[in-house]
Amino acid sequence: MSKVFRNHINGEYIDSVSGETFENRNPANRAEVIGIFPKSTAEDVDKAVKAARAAYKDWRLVPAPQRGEIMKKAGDIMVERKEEISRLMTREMGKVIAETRGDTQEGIDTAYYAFGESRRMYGRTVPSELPNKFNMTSHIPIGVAGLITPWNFPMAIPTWKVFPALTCGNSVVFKPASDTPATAALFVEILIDAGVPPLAINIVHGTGSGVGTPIVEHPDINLISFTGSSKVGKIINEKAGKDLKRVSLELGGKNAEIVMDDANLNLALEGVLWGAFGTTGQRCTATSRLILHEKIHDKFVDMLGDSTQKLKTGNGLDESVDVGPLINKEQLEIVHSYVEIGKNEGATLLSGGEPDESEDLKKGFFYKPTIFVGVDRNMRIAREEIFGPVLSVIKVSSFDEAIEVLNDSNYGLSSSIYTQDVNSAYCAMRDIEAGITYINGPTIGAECHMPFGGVKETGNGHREGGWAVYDFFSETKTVYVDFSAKLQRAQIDNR
Ligand code: UN1
Repeated sequence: MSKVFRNHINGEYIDSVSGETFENRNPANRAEVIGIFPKSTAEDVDKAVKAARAAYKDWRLVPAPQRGEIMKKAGDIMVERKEEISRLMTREMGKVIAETRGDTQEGIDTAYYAFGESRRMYGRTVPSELPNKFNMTSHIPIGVAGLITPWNFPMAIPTWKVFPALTCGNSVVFKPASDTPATAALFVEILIDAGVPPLAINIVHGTGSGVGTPIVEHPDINLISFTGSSKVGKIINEKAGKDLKRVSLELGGKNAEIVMDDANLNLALEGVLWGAFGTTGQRCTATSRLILHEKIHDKFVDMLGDSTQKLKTGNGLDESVDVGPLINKEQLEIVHSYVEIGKNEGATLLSGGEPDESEDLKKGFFYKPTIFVGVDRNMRIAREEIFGPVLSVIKVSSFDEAIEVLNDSNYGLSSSIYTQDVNSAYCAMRDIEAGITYINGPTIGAECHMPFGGVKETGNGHREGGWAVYDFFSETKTVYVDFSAKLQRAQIDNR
């Protein structure tokens, strides 16, 4: 019997109003059902928003350090249950167990950061231009937050949104990706066990159109935080913009690693393998373009081809596996269609380029780590986000050309340069158009206490992570206290 999950709405575990359900299966082994989940609609969302609105009344008045202590408790429970969470996550979305342990750890780190931040959330005191008057700002909560999360970081990304949203005093309606509802359900269970008021955390399972759209359009949701594709992000921005909702969008990427002729090539090689094929390339921070200086191009391509052959594809629960499956059939088809596009555009396949259907992998959505060489920057495989294990190698003849090619993209999330020249490194930090730049490190590896986000079509200027996300989840209240006991007119009486 498969485990049956329910929504958590108004402090209760309940079925969807329609009674419909959907099934969630292991992408490494289609025969394994992870669970049955409610397929919810606008009616369920409405109930969740009403509960969250009711909870907000009291939750906003709980002192922030006390809210932070609940987040710490959630982090403690995640420490105790780390292995269980990580194994479930691998079964649910496929990435290898070392990575799901990292994903869980990122959630724990985010909980502890929230605990610390709950005692800061600094406002400012500022001198007044008038005598006997005191000026200050403070952070105040906003209301009900609608949080919509993707499947590639089933624990980390929900924690990036839920912990700061709650710590700032908002209540939450949370819609996890329909490919990873079990990890999300476990997270909500942990939050409730930690002491989050049950009405303040509501989870509504279902599809983007069934649940995501009603969240974005609900008049009583004040802010939306979404991580996903640029295509969906644009639609959300437009819909939410009509009601002037605050919206944070964390969208696509086409991240590049530059390897200069003076780079430590072994280090750069390790970086690109991890950046391109970690999470089977299904990260918005994945390395999907490799820009090689012509002087090391041929040598590096040989090294890359050899090392890629050695990567082991398989079930992520096997500790010796490097690359897990893709998330679902649709994603497998998208990845393969891009491989066909690349071939037709004239790029040369160095490795991979087809589903991995060796005996024990037939049960899942496995795809061989794929590398194209001879890629021109104008090819679609060099410009469009593929979200799979496909790397496009582009040759350049100078540092300036490398930066120009890297910046020639509609996206601007993460970036990386391998060089031992300090001047080039500093120029790259200044000139690369991306929210994140790594020097001598791969494009992946964000830490939870640093701002995370990108430029151009990667987002709308907000940042997750670190202190920056606390600005998104709160309003700035400006307060003037006049203790002069008379009317003092600013700009007039002091002139
Ligand atoms: C994402 O790709 O959607 O830096 C998030 C990283 C991770 C987070 C990635 N810590 O790759």
